[in-house]
Amino acid sequence: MKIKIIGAGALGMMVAARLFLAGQKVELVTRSFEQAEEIDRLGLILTEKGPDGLDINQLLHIPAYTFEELGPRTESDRSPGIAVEPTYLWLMLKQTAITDLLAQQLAKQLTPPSTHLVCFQNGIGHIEVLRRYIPMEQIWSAVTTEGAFKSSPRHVKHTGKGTTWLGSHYGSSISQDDVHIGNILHNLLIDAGFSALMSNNINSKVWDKLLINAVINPLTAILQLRNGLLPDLPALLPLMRTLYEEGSMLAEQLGIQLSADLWEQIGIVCTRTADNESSMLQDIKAGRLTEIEAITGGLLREAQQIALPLPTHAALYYMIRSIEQQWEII
Ligand code: KPL
Repeated sequence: MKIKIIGAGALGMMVAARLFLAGQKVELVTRSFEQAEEIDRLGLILTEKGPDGLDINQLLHIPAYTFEELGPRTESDRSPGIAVEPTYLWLMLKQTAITDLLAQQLAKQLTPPSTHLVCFQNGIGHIEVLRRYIPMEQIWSAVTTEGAFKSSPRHVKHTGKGTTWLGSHYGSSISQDDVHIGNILHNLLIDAGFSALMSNNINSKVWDKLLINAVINPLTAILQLRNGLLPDLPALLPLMRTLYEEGSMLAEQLGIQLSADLWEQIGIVCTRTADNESSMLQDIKAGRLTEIEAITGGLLREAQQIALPLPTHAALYYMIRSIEQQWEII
């Protein structure tokens, strides 16, 4: 079995490193040639806290190459005696990279039935793009609250332990094959040291995470705060609560069941990833487009369909878009 991690951002590098340490055949597929070359030549460094609280660095020689070099499935995917080695593509690119073109390229890699795509994206909207080219039976979603920080193209720090939920997009009619694939993916995560759970209603988990991100990410990005500071600022709590309530009202009206303790979970994610800069803050600092369209923008689009106003989310959406638009002018 081979795991190709598509996207060498913080999460992709951290997950690739943990799978590699667990003895899996893992490959990192990067967007830039420079990053692939650096990782291939010098190795990837994973920093994690040891039991004594001190940082431990591990140097790992994980094969890395670019998306262009991924090409169609080749002889290297074949093992002796096995027709085609089962391959799992773990899609760890940002929402902003998920285009029709990318989906078409991925579809070429996903020769059925032994390949599956596992999507780790924040927000909503990407599955609709991917399903135009890839059969739903091959698409899985993973929702994770793990925290990671990429300090250089080959150095990643595991900044917060979380939970990863896995589910197929088959909804209620889960086949034997789905159970089999689900078990494989679940075991891969557990063996790599992650806390992982299966869900037969992954859409609810996607929405839980959507609201977690819609509360944490824009605020941390606008105020330039680490996640851990949010619940400590009394003036912010009512604003966070309003964002949560607007989002919950939308989910309720759409018939999406959120976790009963989602408000508490938001606080827990802030504490667990206290030292972490949210992905949106990291993007803003680096002058990159954020995932606001897939997170807050996703909520606003859904709300628009049912004419439900989300004024607080709308305000944060326009602030983040304004920051992004400044770069276009400067
Ligand atoms: O998913 C995250 C992100 O930064 O995008 C959280 C959970 C907020 C961790 O930082």
